[in-house]
Amino acid sequence: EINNAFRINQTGYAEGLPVYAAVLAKDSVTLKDDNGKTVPMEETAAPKPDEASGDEVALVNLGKLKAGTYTLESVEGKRTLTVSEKPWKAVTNALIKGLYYQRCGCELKPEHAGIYTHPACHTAPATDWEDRSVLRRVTGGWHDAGDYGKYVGPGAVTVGHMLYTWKLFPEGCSDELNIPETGNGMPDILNEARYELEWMLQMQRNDGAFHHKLTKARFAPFIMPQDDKEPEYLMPVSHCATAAACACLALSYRVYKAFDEAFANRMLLSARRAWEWLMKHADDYVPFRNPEGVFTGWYGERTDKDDRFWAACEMYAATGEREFRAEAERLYADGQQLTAFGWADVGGMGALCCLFDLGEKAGEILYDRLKADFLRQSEEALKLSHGSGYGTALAADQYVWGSILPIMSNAMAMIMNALITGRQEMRNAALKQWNYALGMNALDICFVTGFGERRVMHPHHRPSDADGIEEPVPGLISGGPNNRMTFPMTKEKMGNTPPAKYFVEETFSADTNEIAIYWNSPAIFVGAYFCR
Ligand code: 9MR
Ligand code: ZN
Repeated sequence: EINNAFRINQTGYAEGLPVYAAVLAKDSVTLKDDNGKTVPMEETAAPKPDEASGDEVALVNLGKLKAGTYTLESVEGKRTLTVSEKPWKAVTNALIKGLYYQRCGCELKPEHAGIYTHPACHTAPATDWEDRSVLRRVTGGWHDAGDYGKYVGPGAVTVGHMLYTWKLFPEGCSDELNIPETGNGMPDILNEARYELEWMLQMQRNDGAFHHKLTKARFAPFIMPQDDKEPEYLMPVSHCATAAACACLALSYRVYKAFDEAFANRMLLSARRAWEWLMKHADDYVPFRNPEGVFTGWYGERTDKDDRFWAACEMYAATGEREFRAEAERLYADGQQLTAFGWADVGGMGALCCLFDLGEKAGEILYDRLKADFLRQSEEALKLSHGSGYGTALAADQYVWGSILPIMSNAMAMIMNALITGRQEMRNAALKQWNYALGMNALDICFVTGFGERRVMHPHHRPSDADGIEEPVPGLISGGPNNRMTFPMTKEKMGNTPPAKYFVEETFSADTNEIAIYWNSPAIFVGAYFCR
């Protein structure tokens, strides 16, 4: 029963972890078990104003509860929640499989895709934008988001999140996902990431640089991918794409070496060629711009220093060669945001490499100093969570396009902090972000398609709209509220709605309700951590 009194994680809660619920009810609240017996709550609190949502809300810890069904009750309404041993396996697995549904260039067969089957798409050779006489067959990869573009930088960070998830929490992502490679001896999260890597390798130009993206000149209409037949172009190369691919491929080399040495070596070779190009182009940074006449995703960045930093760390971890370490130290001294894990800022990916893979052998600067810096920076995420009525680690003025990304990034940073320091407070604050994604938010919505009693039904996602099936493709996470850069139509509908509620659950709203591969992947990291 939907009501105005409570906001909960709609996919349930775990035994052994605190159960948080957001209480909007002003009257007294009781918690009852499935026999109607009152269960003492660990905390109660009176609602207080929350800036981002304009709600009066209290975030309460119901305590650690035994498996079962419970009801929160007040005169203003009731809400049922469930507690079980492994509540989040299904949603975490679905988030990984969500990437399978984004596969381009192959048929999604009914035995893997169920009703979301479709023939192979985007199989025609691509044209080089800058030299139209060059045609190249570049296939595979994931559709980026609700559109059918494929972009190197966003793909690299997505794979990066998945590989660190597997390195740090292998037990949290060990299930078979029923994808075409299932059962081949490689964990499915790595099978899925490889689909993108095989594509990424084809995006390298002869001189080592990477094309920024493979897209059409304009976004397709809302049709199925196999019906999207306009020519695709290899767009110009960029510094950021080259550095991000270099980092991702060097990391992948280390991960896949144990499973397939030839594949791993191909990736290291490609990463080395990318690095050489980067060294030749150390002083001529220009942000990528869409060529005249191109209107697909931009992904332009102010700087490539964070991408180079991540690349240097990964190249050092892959080879042990001092040159890379020196470059990583130099770029680190330039200042890095170590809690950023998005397509634009990847300093946090370098931190993952230094803190959890290189460890002490990274040396005084890249380990001891970086660790102290990281711990300090991640404290900010905790402060944001404490300052929010819903426990959400985002300031009221930070609800950007894809606000789920900074929220999940802050969760990742707090998880890393908890792994280093063992602080439960950090783990618990990260848990509140996971709860946010799954319904404990001002919108009372579970942002992952296919999950929750109040779920996203109309994501800005072409196949979900065009396939004639009511339920959207499952396991895709919506970008969530955004009042910083919005469509006129969204503005018209939202008026002066507070930031955390600036969300239109309609297909047109790419600015609030699109899905993207690099929004799924940090959620995979967080989900796998809580699934161990
Ligand atoms: O995720 C991107 C977000 O940070 C930007 O503010 C937004 C507008 O430039 O673009 C987002 O990325 C989109 C990309 O450009 C094209 N594919 C869909 C992406 C998700 O909306
Ligand atoms: Zn495609």
